[in-house]
Amino acid sequence: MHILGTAGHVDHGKSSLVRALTGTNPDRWLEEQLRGMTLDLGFARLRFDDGVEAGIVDVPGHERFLHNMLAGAAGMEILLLVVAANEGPKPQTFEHLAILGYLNVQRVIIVLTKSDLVDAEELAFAEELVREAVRGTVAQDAQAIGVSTVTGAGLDALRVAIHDALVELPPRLPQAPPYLPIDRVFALAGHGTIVTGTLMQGALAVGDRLVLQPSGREVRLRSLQVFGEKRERVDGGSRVAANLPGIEVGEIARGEVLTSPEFRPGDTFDVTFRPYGPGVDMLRRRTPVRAYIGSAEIIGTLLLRQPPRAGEDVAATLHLRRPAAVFPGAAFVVRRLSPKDLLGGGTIAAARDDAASETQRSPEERAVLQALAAAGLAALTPAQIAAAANVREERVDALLGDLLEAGAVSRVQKPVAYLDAPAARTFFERVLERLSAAERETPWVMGTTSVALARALGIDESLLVRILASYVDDGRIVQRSGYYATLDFVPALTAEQRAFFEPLLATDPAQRFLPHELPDVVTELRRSRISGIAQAFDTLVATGILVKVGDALYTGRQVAEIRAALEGAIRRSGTLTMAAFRDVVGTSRKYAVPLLEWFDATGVTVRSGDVRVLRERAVR
Ligand SMILES: Nc1nc2c(ncn2[C@@H]2O[C@H](COP(=O)(O)OP(=O)(O)OP(=O)(O)O)[C@@H](O)[C@H]2O)c(=O)[nH]1
Ligand SMILES: [Mg+2]
Repeated sequence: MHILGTAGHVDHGKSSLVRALTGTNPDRWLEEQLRGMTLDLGFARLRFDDGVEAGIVDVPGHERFLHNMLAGAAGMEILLLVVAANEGPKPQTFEHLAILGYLNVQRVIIVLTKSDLVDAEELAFAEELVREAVRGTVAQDAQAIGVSTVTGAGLDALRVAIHDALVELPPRLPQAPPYLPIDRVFALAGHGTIVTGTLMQGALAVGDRLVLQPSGREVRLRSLQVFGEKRERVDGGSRVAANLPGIEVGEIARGEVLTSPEFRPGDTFDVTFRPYGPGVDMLRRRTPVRAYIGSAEIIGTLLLRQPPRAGEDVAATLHLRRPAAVFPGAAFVVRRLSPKDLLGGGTIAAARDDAASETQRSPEERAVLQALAAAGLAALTPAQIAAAANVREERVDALLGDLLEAGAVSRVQKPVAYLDAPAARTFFERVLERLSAAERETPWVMGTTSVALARALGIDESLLVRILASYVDDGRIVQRSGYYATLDFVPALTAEQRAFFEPLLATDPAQRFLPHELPDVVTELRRSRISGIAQAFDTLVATGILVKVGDALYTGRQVAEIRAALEGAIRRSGTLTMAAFRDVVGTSRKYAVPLLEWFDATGVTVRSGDVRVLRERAVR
């Protein structure tokens, strides 16, 4: 059996196409059906009269759910690149195509959907645009077929093309050890835990003794199903549901692998890496990344051995923050931590045996590592390390450089000092847990302060700040307005808090630039019994939704509009007096003076005698 996958921009008709081909709606969740948008992977079975069959994996097009798309993409062998004929290629058309180019796709069929919305000429034009977009990619020579799920046009031709592609594909390494990246875990009443996934290689049979990786838990395969039908044995390329007795749903998650005992998890791999064109400038010698392997997303570091060039292979080391079990030749994709731009992908050549690299370490390196391990979280300067490890200080710098590159030590700044990498890793997990807990408990706050975090974790605050700065530099957490937060966190007010601030955010259309009086607002805040209201106010100010200018409180939009009016007036007449500014914004001296001073302070204007000029002009 083989796996067919969809890819393409949001709303281009991927799920409708799967439904038209198979009769199954791949949007399984009620929320997906209500929103008319795919959020997570969907699955369907495609069968032909002559017995040829395939599993279809349908992916979400929206970029916010790209991590879900990636969890399903590794298993695809035939790609249906879906492009709406009335829209042509869009950002995720390119991004999905690039991602799949790094994975296991053998054949591509370009499907121009919604052909009922365009005439023949427009359809031909859409095909031309797609041809241009796929030049130099895996889809370069792909057949293109126009279809409509509304009229049924083109569906038969598409079925024929899929059938032909399926019969030509070679089987997926039936003799290799089985490797099944898990993409769903659920409990079935009376049966216990079921995991599903695409069997990437090898075969599975009922009764097999298998291992869940990276946990190393041994399991027995009680029963197997392929699209609801019981099987005694399944081959590579199948969509498999496996019943695993004696293990709870909560103990397994997407990203783990069901495999035979041959594979041992590792966290450092020699890889061949090919940068994605638009991502080249974001790559450093050492880049923190999100790595996607099988159905897993794991944070790690990519170390390049040569300067990267778009589309050219380079030897690299991929170091993962938690271990993964992979087979040689397995494909991977990496994205930037934040924002999550695609950086590239490649194949894993070999796991670096940690035990081997331990023994390959020189006595001096081992002494340095021992000194750091003994110090735990207390960062040591190179001088302190030299003394503790009994190594000359000049030598220590070179040793630390190598160890840093290998991911064996972590560095903090001000002053430069080093930490034991395992201790730093464990500590990072604790920081992340604490940040996430605070974000759940008080979602209206911007994050957690270093003082609160130091207290919760029982660590000296000045050391904590230095460690946090290294996490921020690596793009593993963010710092905004004095608060630390996880990468994806967006503060959200409660309904009650929102209702309180609603009148402040509304402006009087007759007096567009009239602010609220800050002291009045503060009095009302004090009087309010709404929980967390003061912090919610701070969040609105920190995110620029509200802006304090002296004793006045503006909305961010008001300030932006005043700024635009101010810049327009100065561009017209070169300079601006206070009186002219008052006329422009139609406000009294009481508000005009602090406003102009605020624009001076924030670098928009500069005072020159009695008038203001724009700073950009002043600098020139
Ligand atoms: N006219 C016309 N509309 C279509 C066709 N195929 C899909 N649509 C409409 O396009 C919209 C999006 O279709 P979906 O199949 O949900 O698109 P999708 O690519 O799965 O979207 P995401 O999964 O969210 O990325 C729906 O309103 C469909 O009814 C078609 O062939 N013709
Ligand atoms: Mg969809």
